[in-house]
Amino acid sequence: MPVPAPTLYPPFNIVRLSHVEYRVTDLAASRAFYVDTLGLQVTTEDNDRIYLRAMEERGHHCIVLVQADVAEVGVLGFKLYDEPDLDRAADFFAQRDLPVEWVERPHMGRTLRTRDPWGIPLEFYVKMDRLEPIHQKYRLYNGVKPLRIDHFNMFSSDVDASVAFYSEIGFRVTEYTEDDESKRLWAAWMHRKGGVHDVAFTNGTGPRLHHTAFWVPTPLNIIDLLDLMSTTGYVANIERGPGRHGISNAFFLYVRDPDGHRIEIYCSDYQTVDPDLEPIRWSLTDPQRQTLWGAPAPRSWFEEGSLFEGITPKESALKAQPIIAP
Ligand code: DHY
Repeated sequence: MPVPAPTLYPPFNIVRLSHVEYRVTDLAASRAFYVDTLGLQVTTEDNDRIYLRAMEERGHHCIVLVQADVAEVGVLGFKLYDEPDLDRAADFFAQRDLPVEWVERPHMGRTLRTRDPWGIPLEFYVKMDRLEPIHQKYRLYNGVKPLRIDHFNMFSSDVDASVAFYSEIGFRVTEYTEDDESKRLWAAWMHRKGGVHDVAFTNGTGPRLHHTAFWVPTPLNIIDLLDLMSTTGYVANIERGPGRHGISNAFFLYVRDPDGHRIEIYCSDYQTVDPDLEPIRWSLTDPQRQTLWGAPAPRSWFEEGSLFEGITPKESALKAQPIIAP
């Protein structure tokens, strides 16, 4: 089997993915997209930064939009269980000669900034400002009614190596796509929080961020978003779907923000908390792995992604091609 056995007692305890910093070139245009169209809630904003949360979230933010000259990704954030986990995380990264820096972040307690072995900027923290619950303030629900951040998907130029590293820090594989010929991983989905994934890796020029996903209440919210986007000037921002994934069984839609950062709208995957859950294998040539109904994804979905700050991505050596829509 190509996927590693799960690390049941990792060196430090990651609760879940938490937040992403998107650098954007026109903050007002991004606000119109994320707030007025998707329906994320503003928690704090000034002239060059907007903090957003989704409806179920008690933490201060799941997205930070930062006005910048270049559209890129500043950081992927993860919440740890308790303060000693932060020190154990710092030791883990220092032992591997990866950068370790304690940084000040508004609305957050002690924050460790580091990078994975390919340069993806990661921040770990335990405490973030807690806000009042708004999940039953129904007058605030807007757009696609985003409930919570669900996962990050990253392009990796060596998915086997990415999976080995993220497995060492406790992420467990739920599903994976294998190239039948080389027996190498083409993609993998890995979780901490008990869904199909907190992080996923897709073969391609990497590292780059493929997308950030938000969980929504029902497929109908996705249909409503399509009606809204297609009549408010966003028809070109609809990239793929709606559909049902084979992998994860979730109902999905991919849209692009005004800078091209990709957002997946995601609904109803399944529970994965059992430590002995058997990962599900898919062949790269199976058209149903991506979309259960058989429709292939467009070329842009396989090729375009967001750069991480300070990192030049590398081409993948694995050239195996999935089915791509004409
Ligand atoms: C797939 C992609 C995702 C996801 C679940 C499954 C499969 C695919 O379309 O390649 O982004 O969240």
